[in-house]
Amino acid sequence: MKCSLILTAIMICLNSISISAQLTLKQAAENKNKYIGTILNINFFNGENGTNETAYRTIANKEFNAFVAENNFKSGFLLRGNNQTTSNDLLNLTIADINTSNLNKLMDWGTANNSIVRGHVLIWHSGLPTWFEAIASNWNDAEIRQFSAKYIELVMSYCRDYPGGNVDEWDVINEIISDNNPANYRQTYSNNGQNVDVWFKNVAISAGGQGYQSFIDFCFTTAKAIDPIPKLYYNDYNIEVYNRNQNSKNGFLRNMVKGMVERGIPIDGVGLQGHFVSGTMSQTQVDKVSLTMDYIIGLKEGMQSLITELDLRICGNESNLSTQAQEYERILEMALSKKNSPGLVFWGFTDKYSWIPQFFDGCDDALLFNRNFSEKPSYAGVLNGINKVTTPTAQSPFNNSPFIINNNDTTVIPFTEFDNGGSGIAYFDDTKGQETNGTFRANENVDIAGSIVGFTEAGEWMEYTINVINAGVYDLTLNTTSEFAGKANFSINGNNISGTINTPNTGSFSTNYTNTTIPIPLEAGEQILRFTVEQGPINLQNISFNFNNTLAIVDLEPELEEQLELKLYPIPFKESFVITLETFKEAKLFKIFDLSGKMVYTQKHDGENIAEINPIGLQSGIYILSVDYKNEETGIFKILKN
Ligand code: 9MR
Repeated sequence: MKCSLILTAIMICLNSISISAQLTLKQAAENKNKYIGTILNINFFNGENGTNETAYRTIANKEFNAFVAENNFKSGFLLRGNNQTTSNDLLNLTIADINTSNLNKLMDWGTANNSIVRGHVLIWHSGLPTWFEAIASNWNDAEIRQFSAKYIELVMSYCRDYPGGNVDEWDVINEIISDNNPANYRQTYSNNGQNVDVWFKNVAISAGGQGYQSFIDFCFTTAKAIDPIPKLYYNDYNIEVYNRNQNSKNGFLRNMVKGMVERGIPIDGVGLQGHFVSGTMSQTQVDKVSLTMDYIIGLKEGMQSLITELDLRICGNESNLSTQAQEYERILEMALSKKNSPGLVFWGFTDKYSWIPQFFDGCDDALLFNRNFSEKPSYAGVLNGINKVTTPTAQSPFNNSPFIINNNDTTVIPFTEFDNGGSGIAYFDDTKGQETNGTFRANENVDIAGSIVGFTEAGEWMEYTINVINAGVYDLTLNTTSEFAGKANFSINGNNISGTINTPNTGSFSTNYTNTTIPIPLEAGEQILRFTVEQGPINLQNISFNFNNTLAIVDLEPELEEQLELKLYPIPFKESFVITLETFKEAKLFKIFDLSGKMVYTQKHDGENIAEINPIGLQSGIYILSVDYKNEETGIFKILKN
């Protein structure tokens, strides 16, 4: 608003300024349907430990609507004081071993303040009771899992059943990726300058070194079984800034979480801690954090990406309070404008109680209030950032209506006509800038050059809303060019429907556009088709669909799957897949047909309700599996070999 010199206008102007200045952080966030959170040091809740920090509690209550215990949910606090001295005690935990008053306090506070409660943390290499490692470092794989499952069960089920409140989000695992290059699962950490083995290190010995990932999967699966309601997070630091290098910590995180999603592990989100150094968070850097969040959000429907521990430390003369305020503003605006980023959590609000000076020599002043609980410029920066938050555009077809696919026309989808919705929602392009974009869709972060999408690289994807009128098998033709052989696939709702498609080296990046055709089955109805590059660079012109009259329309009988409690794993498969049938235990015959109806494989199976099917010699592609599960009945399933 412009302030005129006319007195009434000044009053109106001041009035409107004072009204907006009165918004607290949580009010501003609530206006955007987001929460704004902080750690709480629960010793200050009721003036305990002789410290009656009224100002602390007042600000927490006034400004924030999400809370996490800085330390009191860690095993060092929950298991502390129970005199666990033998392995046996720890492997047979009961609720009496858990100091539940720590849990109660935060949940009560959350309820009293009508706020979100984050549970930090279930499984971590640090934050342990002092006596813990001496015992746990001798555990074998089974013992590590036994302790972890019991600990997760006791803590989570206690919170689930607590009458005075609940936990909305759990950090199931914290910081399990090493800082090494190449990054890997964490095996050691530094404690007072000493390199210490992590207590769960022996999980790596099992399963030929694959034990870490299976342990992570196990912890998430265990947590989901205890309480299906809270969101389950993986949380870490130095993963925030996007890095294409697969060996970087960011690259390792992305691959790890992508693998978990593909295996169906119940992970709901990734926590990006966000312990940043003030002076480094330029717009370019914040854009890279944004890209990581887009990558995560794009992994599956509903996947969340959340900044969980934000602080911006000022070290030496590297930055000042006003630079820091601008950086806060940028980060808040970016993070809260994301789809599936439900809020943002600060690692504290007053410099009086911040971990920074203790952990980083010469660094301080990271938060929003000073030691006397007065607002710093960073407070206004955060508020401005929240006020600038925009709602992400919902995904929609580029031309307002879906591409229609039917059994008598050819449907052509130009690659440039990917859906509206933006990065992480309708596409993901982490190598923007390889093409000189024209004016067409110039605001989209996709390399569009004229009528093509150019230089698409591994991991990049675009989505197209289609409406299939006639279910059946279609010939899908890709029109591409590249100076390299490429690989790509199509998926619908996270299911790979094409297997890997090889695209040719045409000897050119600009001419010689060449067709590659494969049959794919499509079910009827409106759906979102995702195209993902597995190996680039590929330049993309269009996708076309033609109904294939020669291939039979297969009844896929999806409801049978449920009836039989049948599970196929993994699909797509590489060499073999496993089929389990909970209900029927009679002799079964498995037959595999190609899409022309030719039988290409049979395998007989007796007795057990689990079978490994090993169809040697099949090319990659779609096949039909028939299962004779009783003498007279047959189930038909679509399977995919990669
Ligand atoms: O701020 C916490 C500090 O008081 C503790 O001594 C330390 C060890 O438990 O943990 C700090 O919090 C960390 C959090 O749990 C995980 N991410 C990094 C945080 C800062 O070190």
